[in-house]
Amino acid sequence: MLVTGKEILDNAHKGNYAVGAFNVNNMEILQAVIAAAEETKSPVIVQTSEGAISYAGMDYLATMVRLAAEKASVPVALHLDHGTTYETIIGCIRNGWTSVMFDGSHHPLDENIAATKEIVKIAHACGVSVEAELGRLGGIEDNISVDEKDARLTSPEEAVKFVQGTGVDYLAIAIGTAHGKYKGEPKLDFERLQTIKGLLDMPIVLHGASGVPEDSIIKATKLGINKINIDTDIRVAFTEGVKSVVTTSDVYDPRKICGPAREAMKKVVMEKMNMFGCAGKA
Ligand code: PGH
Ligand code: ZN
Ligand code: CA
Repeated sequence: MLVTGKEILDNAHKGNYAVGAFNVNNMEILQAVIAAAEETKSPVIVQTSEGAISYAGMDYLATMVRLAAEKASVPVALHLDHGTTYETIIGCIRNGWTSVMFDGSHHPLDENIAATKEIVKIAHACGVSVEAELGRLGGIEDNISVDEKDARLTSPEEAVKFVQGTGVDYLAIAIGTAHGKYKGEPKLDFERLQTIKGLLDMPIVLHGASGVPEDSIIKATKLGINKINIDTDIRVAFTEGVKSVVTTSDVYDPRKICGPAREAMKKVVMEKMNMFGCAGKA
């Protein structure tokens, strides 16, 4: 069934576990994510970036995910990942997304608060949940690219001011992860996470979680992370699935190429669901 992001994440916050938010761009990724959620009995957040929307079309994604959610035996939320424009955010609200992220993290604090507050007012009037980001992650997520030198960890004081000033339902914080693949091993600032969670009694979001070692993910979940965004690890699984079968020019049936890729993605998503603690929580 299709539910709001807030419903899924308030339960995760109360139950002290994290729910995976997986980026989808096409039917095979969506089916892999839903099949993994059903097999592990996990609530799940299906998320689309602005890049996914320009690739597949807002109407296609809305229709596919609505169908998938209606048929699913687990709660499914449809979330906009890193929304940057009114056009996308309002479009998603009108097309049935049940959660939107407004990413104003590139603005100065007061401007970010003012813009986010406006989005919250509109979204809440429509029964849609809102995520925002404070601090800045380095790396590349679709059409958003942030230089390492511009990355900035979240200030706990600013986080309190931001949440009070905007009324967001969940907050994404920067504690050392980055979008995309890591060169070395990411070092997470757990103390910062603990301080922020102590100040804010609400669900907290971790972006850039592909490539973060399992022990760090488990620790972050124990300390209060409730939504974990995964994109790159699914892309890698897809590509490896394709490569495993496209070894000769005799393979040219899309179903024989995308089928194994879908299986490979499902396996990775199931591993994440077990790691995040959401397996069995649906
Ligand atoms: C993410 C995903 N999406 O918003 O934060 O990051 O690609 O590093 O998993 P990764
Ligand atoms: Zn992100
Ligand atoms: Ca990453």
